This record gives sequence, C-alpha cells and structure tokens, in this order.
Amino acid sequence: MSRKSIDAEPYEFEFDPASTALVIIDMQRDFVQPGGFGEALGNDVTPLQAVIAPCRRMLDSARRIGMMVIHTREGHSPDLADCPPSKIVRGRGDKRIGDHGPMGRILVRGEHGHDIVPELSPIAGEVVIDKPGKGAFHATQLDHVLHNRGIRSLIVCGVTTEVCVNTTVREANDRGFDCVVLEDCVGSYFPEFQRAALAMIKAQGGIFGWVSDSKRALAALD
Ligand code: TIU
Repeated sequence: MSRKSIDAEPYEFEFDPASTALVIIDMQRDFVQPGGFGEALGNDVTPLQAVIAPCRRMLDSARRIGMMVIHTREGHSPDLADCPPSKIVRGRGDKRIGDHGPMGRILVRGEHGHDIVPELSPIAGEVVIDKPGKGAFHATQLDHVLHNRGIRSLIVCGVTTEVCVNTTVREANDRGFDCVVLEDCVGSYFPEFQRAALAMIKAQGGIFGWVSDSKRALAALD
C-alpha cells in the first residue's frame, strides 16, 4: 500500500497502512459502565460511552482495509499475583480490585466487567493484549507483536486519555513508533485532563506524537 496522510496537529501524520496498527485501549465494561473499576475509583463513567461510536467507525474502517487491529485490556489474574499491592489499596475506596461487583470481580480477567464492550468486540485475527498496568508495553508482548508484523505507526483510541492512552503513547514513542491519537475516540472522566493530555502529546512539535480525530482519519483511510 502507498503512504497516506491524516490531517493532524502539530502537522500531517504520514503513515503506510501496511505498517500501521489501530490500537484500541481498554474499552472494557470496567471503565465505561457503572459497577466496575472506573466507578470504584469514584468516577462518573457514563461520559466515556461517547467514544464507543467513533471507535466503532475506526474499527470498521480498519477491518475494511485490512489494517492490523490491536485491543488491550487492563486487568489481573484471579489470584491477583500480577497486581501490585499498592494498586489494590490505592484510593482507599469501598470496592477494590478483586472484590465482587455487579459485573463480577473488579478488574479480573474472565469476568464480565473485564471484557470489551460488545460494540467493539475483537473478531478472529485481531490481537488482544492483556496488560496488568496502565501502559500497554509494560509486562506484555505488545512490542514483540508489533515488531513481528513490521508495524511502525499506531492510530490510538480508547480510555482513559490521560492514564492508559497517554502512558501507552509515551511508551510507544520511546520505542520509535509514530502515534496519532484521535480526540473523539479517547475519553477521560475529567474534561480538563482530556484537554491537557491531548495538548501534551502534540506540544513541542509533537513531543509524544500527533492528535487528530476520526473524521480526518477516516478521510485518509477510506
Ligand atoms: N483511572 C483511569 O482513568 N484509568 C485507568 O485506571 N485505566 C485506564 O485508563 N485504562
């Protein structure tokens, strides 16, 4: 495939679809539906549901053109052996990781709440990366998988903008990947953090990457 360009800030994002992956971060019930981890942390999770539809449009487009798709899920094994004790106690909330909630045990693999929302469910051939941390590279096979497929560029969607999206983009940037984050496809519990997290990525000539939106990305892909 030939090189393409997405209108973006701080300037156009140039990429080859053959060496680009769509990365959808942590679009799990635990973060976007009541009764999960996001709510246990004290957040109103409902605003995050607005990113599902634009993420779906990006997913449909990537599937149409055969672009690599990667889904990530934050969570832990049922025995919580991969969960730092500091993460369990942080926040001093009533409900903690591993506790039982209306969607099963909070942030535990295999539970209903841990799964990706049905609108964005992975299909055969798409990679699912289970990650114990905020960054998708920490303690996962993501770097290895991207290397094996010759991926150089990432189109990044998911939640939350300033936590798992930002951490992953920073990790990817240090590993030499070009990342564009689509602002209507990423969400935060805090509007001011949404703005700041996106501003940080594209500042200083794109210190961590680029920022665009699904409309401009779809115009380039389709
Ligand atoms: N709390 C919060 O904003 N986010 C997370 O804990 N994880 C992700 O961002 N996925």
